[in-house]
Amino acid sequence: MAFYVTTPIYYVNAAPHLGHAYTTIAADVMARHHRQRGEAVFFLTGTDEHGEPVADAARAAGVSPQQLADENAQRFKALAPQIEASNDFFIRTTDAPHMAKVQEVLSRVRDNGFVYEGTFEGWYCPRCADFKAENEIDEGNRCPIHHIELTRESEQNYFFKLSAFQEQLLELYERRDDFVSPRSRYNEALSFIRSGLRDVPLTRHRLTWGVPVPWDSEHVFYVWFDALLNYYTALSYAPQPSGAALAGARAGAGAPAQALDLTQEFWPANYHLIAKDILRFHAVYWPALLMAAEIELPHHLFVHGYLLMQGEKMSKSLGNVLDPFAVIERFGADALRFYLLREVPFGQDGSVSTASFEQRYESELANELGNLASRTTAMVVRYRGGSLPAGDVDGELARDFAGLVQRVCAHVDAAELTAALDEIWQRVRRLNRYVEQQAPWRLAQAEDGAARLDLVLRTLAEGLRSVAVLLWPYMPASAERVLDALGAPDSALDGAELGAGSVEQVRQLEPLFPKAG
Ligand code: ME8
Repeated sequence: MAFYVTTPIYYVNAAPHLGHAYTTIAADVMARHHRQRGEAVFFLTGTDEHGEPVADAARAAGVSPQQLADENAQRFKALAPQIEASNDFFIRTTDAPHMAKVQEVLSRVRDNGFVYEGTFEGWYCPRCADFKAENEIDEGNRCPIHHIELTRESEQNYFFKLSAFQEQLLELYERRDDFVSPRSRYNEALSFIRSGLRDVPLTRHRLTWGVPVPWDSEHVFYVWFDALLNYYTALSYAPQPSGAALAGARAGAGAPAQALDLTQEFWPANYHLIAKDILRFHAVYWPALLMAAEIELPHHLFVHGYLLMQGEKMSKSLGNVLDPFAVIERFGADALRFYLLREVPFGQDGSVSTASFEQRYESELANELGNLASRTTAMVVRYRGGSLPAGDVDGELARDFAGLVQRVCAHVDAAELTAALDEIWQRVRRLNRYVEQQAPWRLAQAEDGAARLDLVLRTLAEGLRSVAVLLWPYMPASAERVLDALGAPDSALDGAELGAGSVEQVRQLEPLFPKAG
């Protein structure tokens, strides 16, 4: 089994922010989950470096586009390890092998008869790098996204015959109703296709910062075609994934890095993750382009919502902007990853704020998971000297955990990352209730409580192990600390079921999520 997941490649005209971190974290959760299933995984992210937004920003900063791209690409590259993203490759669209492959694929599109010369006349937003239809323009000829005045463009271009794919796209949407999700985004893309497709510029005449058009040296490719193709070109020159990002017993078990064409192994992509701002490019242009180039289509496009940051309440320690770097420095990357996927149902828009971050950190991470881990390990150490006798787990808890792993897998398969996390979190809460109900401290005092105490401690330790394995994709560092303290470092999903593993030697765990001072 192979699993290939991508994020958008981010524009290097600005610095990385929380929105970028969000998509990359979500893709990382999916990548890690599939590695836990023992699948061969390829996780791609990177930067989109050509086109007008970058050329304009470079001009404004008084540097060359390449200098700006080099500088900002490094910042995006550095973001990945900070948020614990285990991407297997980082593509830059200025990579020479990417550019060569773009030329090859788009020449094929032309050879197949889907490119012609014409004159483009219309409105253009240099910040979106997008041509706007008359019905997509705000009053005063403004961009509905950037609110800047659009420019009236008239230029000699090569066009991509998007209109030729109208029927095939309708047929694709008919045949594969999970091609785009959530459903609202599927409907949005479908109605755009139904409204009638116009041909789109494939090249730009006046720009020079882009991939040169091989059949006409006065043109470069329109940045969106160069950018979309990254998902495909990366596999032709990225090294074999090492598998080193997998925790525990399997760490380092992957093949050594070597140059191999990964297209056969990983194409078509299982999931492209994007936000709704770039839906049309991915849900309409991208499949049409692939059809024109005779390349197999990806399986799924998942469109998450926007993180909204208006009307924030001020927080004591974080100020009033949820800055991912400040959160990570103070609370760790795991807390940020957890918060984003817990607070905003994945696929919907949702507000984030420093105040709600601190609230969840305290009530859920520190008080629920943190306490469960601390007191479980502390009680095994206090009452049993850290050693647990082998045996079954409590049937009552086994019933409440039955089918959990399958349900988590089913949710992640559908990119329902918040729903999967909620399934797991309900078990964290269940284990805390179990502690209260069973009151091990009373069993320890009771004369005939020893066997029962063994059972309760074993069930708690095994329950903690099970949730830690399932939480590993969301909070890798914390989950690894828990598994380590339980002497059970293997994070493979086939051992995640409650009772499938055995915890024998336990170490006291220091607080996972120390309270903010
Ligand atoms: O569009 N909430 O790059 P970009 C959630 N280069 N996600 C957000 C967000 C927010 N407030 N802000 C940004 C581009 N994102 C093109 C893509 S792909 C072939 C080319 C995330 O730097 C989200 O994933 O503007 C969104 O789609 C992406 O960043 C846009 O990044």
